[in-house]
Amino acid sequence: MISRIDLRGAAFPEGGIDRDLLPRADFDVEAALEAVRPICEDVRHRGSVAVLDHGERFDGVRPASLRVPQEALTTALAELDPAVRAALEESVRRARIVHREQRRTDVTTQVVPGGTVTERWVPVERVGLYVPGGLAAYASSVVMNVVPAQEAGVEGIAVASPAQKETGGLPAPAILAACALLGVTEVYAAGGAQAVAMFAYGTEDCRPVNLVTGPGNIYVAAAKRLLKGRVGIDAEAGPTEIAILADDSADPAFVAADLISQAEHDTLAAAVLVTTSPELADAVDKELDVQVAAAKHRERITAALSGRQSATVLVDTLDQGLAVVDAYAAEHLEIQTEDAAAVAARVRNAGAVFVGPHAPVSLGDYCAGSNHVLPTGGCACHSSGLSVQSFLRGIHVVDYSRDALAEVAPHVVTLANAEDLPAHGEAVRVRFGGAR
Ligand code: HSO
Ligand code: ZN
Repeated sequence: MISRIDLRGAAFPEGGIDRDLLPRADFDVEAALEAVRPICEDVRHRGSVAVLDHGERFDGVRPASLRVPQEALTTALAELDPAVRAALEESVRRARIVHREQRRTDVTTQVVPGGTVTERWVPVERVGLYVPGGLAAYASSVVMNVVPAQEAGVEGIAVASPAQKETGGLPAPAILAACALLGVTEVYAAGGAQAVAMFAYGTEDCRPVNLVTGPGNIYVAAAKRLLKGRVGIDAEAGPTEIAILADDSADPAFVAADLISQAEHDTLAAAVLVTTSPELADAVDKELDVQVAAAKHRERITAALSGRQSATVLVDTLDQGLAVVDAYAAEHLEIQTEDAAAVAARVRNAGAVFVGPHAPVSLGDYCAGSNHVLPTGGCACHSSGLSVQSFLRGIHVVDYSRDALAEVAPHVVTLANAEDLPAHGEAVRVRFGGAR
């Protein structure tokens, strides 16, 4: 079901192995840019009506109003299965424990006597959180976006999620319930590129936001790329990925179950096993056959596991395995080896790392306390998952006394002259009677 790439005996160059050797889903955001450009322009000019028009075209339903009425939120929470509510509350509680610790304190550094620089951490004023509809309408993703924003102190939190035909034009009930549980009251029945444009430009119903976060399909990703600059965006989210680095100490049933768990998301989801043990690889193959056959979403899972984006990679040594997972830079990386914590400590590139046999990715998806909005598509080599930090800006506050400025003035003037910017120097000299 899952293909094999045999890198045993291959050369592992010093600078790391070529990423192109490793499988990855096609997620060509560039190709969708032209499709979303006119939609974004239309929303810019015609506002809410354009959001509704495009929504009707794509979702097949036109909500009575873009803004979801408060009573729909209250009703969704009241009607939520109590067990689901309890589980969501636990998810929120653990996420808060972790994210609260990420808050920053302002740091004032005395550079010289009388000269200080303070880094002041200020939350973004207003964020728009996009939550996909359809197959990927996850209440847990509302938690993972809203909790860090709230812990960062963001005052305006708006959520947009596509209108569903089944609910007569409201977003999915689980999304509404999660918003209500978290105290989010500003929710819009809007999806796709038009929702991102609504957040970026603002409309009669929705004030523009400063930052858009949250996963979405290729059109949402394209709209985020197009409107980046006008609004801030988090990392673009492509199909889910799991990589597992395992040796012969791993339990093949656990490895297979975890690969399947993320393959369940999407036919484009990627599952990659990197192992030093051909015996483990064979045992995992057998487990996959058995477990996939019994899985509810076996068609989707089979498509994901047998797609070009998934593979088992055989290597000779754990060091080579680490080189492979670093080059791949997975959204989620599990370490199922002897002395897993020590191996995990050597990982450089991953959205999140799950250590040992008792930390499956699905724990992190819901209830570890960690965030599940993570960089995909290799972006883990330069970006982090969502955190309180994503919603803060560090502002440098510079405070120098006259004496402190006088002391360093000659250097400022010299550098200004060296860059042929004499007015820069004058701005210092004027304070000491230089230019008058
Ligand atoms: N694994 C997904 C998140 C998710 N899983 C939501 C279940 N629900 C991307 O990290
Ligand atoms: Zn998941």
